[in-house]
Amino acid sequence: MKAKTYRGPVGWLLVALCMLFVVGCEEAGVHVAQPESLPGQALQAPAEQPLSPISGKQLITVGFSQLGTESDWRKANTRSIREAAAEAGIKLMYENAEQSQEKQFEAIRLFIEQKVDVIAVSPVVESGWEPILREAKAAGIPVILSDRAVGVSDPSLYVTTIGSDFYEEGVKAGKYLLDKLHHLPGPVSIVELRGTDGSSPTIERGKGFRDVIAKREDLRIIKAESADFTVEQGKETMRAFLQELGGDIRVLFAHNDDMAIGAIEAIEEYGLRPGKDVVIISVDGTRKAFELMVEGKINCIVECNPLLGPILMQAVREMMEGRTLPKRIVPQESVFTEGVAHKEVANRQY
Ligand code: GYE
Repeated sequence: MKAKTYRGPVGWLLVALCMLFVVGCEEAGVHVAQPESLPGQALQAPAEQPLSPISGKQLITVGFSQLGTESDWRKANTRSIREAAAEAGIKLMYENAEQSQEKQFEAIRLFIEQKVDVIAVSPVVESGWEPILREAKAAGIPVILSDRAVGVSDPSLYVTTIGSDFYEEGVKAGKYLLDKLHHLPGPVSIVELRGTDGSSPTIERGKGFRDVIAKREDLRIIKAESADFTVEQGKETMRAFLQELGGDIRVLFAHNDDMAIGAIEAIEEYGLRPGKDVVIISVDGTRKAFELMVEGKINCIVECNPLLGPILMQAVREMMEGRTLPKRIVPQESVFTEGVAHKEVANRQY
């Protein structure tokens, strides 16, 4: 694992621009899968469309089904997509599904009715997407997956997935733990606060983490429950873990910062010291999490970057110009440990 530096706003702009030159992307921090030809999905905007007052090009409309507002990561992600659309002169129709897949289906049907040029979806869970994606395909509207992935047998149902490698994030969390406990004999009891059941980050982070810690038999996950990526549920679930297991808990792996923040409150209420009595590993990298790291209450943050807006808008534009996009677009991400927390607090935009 190689720790990499945080990419600021200028860096992200470069990443977005780099998508013009797919071959050069690996060096610039965007890892792309082999381009695949997707007949019928590289759409040309009809000539009669109005011109954008900003870009002077044909006005593109994107319908964006965001999955909710459950975390600070999500709020930053929505902001990034809204701002990037405005900057690119792309019209954005935004629908918030409040963590309901059913509401995402309704939003997509609305976008189809409105004849948007492109549909962007951040899918709340991985399964159940095939029928609605077929409806979009039948209407001739290309779909881009943003942030989370779907499990469908027909990959032609979406153009590309833009988002993090969640398995790799779990691997990074596991590797940190192996390093941290290098000199400590087991057994070590670990609890896991998982995100939304059935969502791709929950599934993949859990897998990556388990695959790595399996190297030591004396590391055991004694409890693993979903706290839906929220502060409140993180606190409640950690409280229940502590009531049941008490001082046995040595490590907490929280699938996002919000749940870690809630859990830290529960740990302190219980009379233990987060970051000392309980090693805490979190995912995302929000300002609040770095503030807690400065206080020594979080030991490791695996970065998951929410600033996907510029990449998404660049992908939309390229697709509308008839270019073929890679099937997978992954932003560069880092791992942060205690020494760098001060610097990162100052850098954080979310
Ligand atoms: O880690 C969490 C959010 O899908 C990557 O969802 C995203 C996750 C993120 O609620 O904070």
